[in-house]
Amino acid sequence: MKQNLDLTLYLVTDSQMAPAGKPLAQIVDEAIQGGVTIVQLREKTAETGDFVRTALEVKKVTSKAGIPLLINDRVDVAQAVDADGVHIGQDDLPIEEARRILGDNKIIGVSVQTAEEAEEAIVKGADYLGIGTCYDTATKYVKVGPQGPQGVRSVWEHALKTGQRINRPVHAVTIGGVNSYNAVHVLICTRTLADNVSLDGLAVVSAIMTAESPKTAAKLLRSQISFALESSWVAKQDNSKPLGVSRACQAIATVFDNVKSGKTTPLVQHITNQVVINDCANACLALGGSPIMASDPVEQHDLASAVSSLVINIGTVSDHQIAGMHAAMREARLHNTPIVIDPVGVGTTPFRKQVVKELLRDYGAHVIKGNAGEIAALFGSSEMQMRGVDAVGGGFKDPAKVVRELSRRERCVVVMTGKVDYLSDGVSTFAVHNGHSLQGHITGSGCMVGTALGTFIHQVANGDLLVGALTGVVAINLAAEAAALRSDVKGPGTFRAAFIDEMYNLTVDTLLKNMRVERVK
Ligand code: 3NM
Ligand code: MG
Repeated sequence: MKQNLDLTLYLVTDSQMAPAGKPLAQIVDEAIQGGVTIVQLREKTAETGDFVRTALEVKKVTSKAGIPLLINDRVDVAQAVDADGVHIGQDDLPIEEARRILGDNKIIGVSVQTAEEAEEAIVKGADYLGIGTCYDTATKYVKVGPQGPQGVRSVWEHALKTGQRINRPVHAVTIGGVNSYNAVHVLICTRTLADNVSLDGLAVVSAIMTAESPKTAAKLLRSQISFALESSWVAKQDNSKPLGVSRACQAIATVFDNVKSGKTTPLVQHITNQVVINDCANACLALGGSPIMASDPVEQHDLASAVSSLVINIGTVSDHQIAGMHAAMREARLHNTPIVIDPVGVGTTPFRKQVVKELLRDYGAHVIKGNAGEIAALFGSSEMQMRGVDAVGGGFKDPAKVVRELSRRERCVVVMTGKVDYLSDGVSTFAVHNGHSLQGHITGSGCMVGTALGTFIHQVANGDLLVGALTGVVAINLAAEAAALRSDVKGPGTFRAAFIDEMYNLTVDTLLKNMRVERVK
């Protein structure tokens, strides 16, 4: 049991959450049928006798399925029922004591919140770590607030380093507010930056314990976990081969053609700002997509299965819209629908910063697109500032590095627009030299880039997200170039109309001939 410890889907029980009259053992049985790989019995208020009786009932079920049963805190109960091990917290019996009592063959898991606690637990011989608290949870009082997937990642990175130092394998799950909506994001975002090493799995209480069908809930979690572990949606591994320019250009042409020729018509959902909503809907249509502008929280669930990609733009964000964004992104994550975030004016006010921070923490994105000021604000750089929604400053000394680092941190493609546009998935970084200065003289040209990203990333979501993003950026910029050259374009007003026309008129031949895509270090 201890040798091939499978932490993929870790159920922690709480019998107080069980529906009245349904025995805990039955819930555990159904959850195992759905794909739970390890069970921890956590009965904080049970008397010893009851705890032992429940443990024996649950053990029948776990033994039959051949999966480990661990007991929370109570080494005595674990001994009494000959469980497979214990899970202990920072305030429980010391690891060495538990090990001395239980021996080397039992599993000992330890809850950790910090890098120091993780290091200590590994050095003292923990078989796995439960890294918490990932998200807010109503299930347990936690002393340290939720640290989000990026906080969990830094603990995990330190744990792995400790394991390497003392030559011991390290295993871990994260816990706290994890469910089938955020499972993919949590697993992708907690992968280490250096080597792309994933957590072993996820631990949940309420996501299974309160489900109408524990089996269905577990099954869905398992499929989300498998998807995440196999997923190439994110910035690719450090050692994976970067994309070359000629292969990128061919791929861009293919993606563009698929949408433009009508082979596929993506339904691009926008929750966007009042200034640009009409331009974005028209741009989406002109590029070959089908726009839907739906921001009410109430309709997100019903829409989600039809939507190809989701564009979130915070340009005129309000409380009601925030609720819609959360609902839509939650559903998008469940359906593995690609999400574009356009953090308009994010550096302008603490409110906008908080909105974007929470969206990225809770759901992440597949693509983040911003101008230099917005990217600087997200990255935490003072090289650029914002005036209103416009970037001001001399520009980044090393723009490619900024987009690459932000991509690696957020685990998504980052697009930074400007005279030259920079795109990175953390491995490959490209500069796109197309576009026209008139784009800077109309409102919404950046937001339309967001639309173009949404229009072209849907079909490559499971392949190369960067190619989809490049396609959107190239298409928009070539349309701008063509519009600016027209003799009927006299200024911003006529340019705006011509811009949409040229998105509509753009052909794959023009694209192949005129795109200026460069690989940058
Ligand atoms: N340990 P739910 S959070 C048991 O942070 C437990 O160590 C935590 O419950 C930690 O999945 C937690 O319902 C409760 O949010 C998790
Ligand atoms: Mg405890």
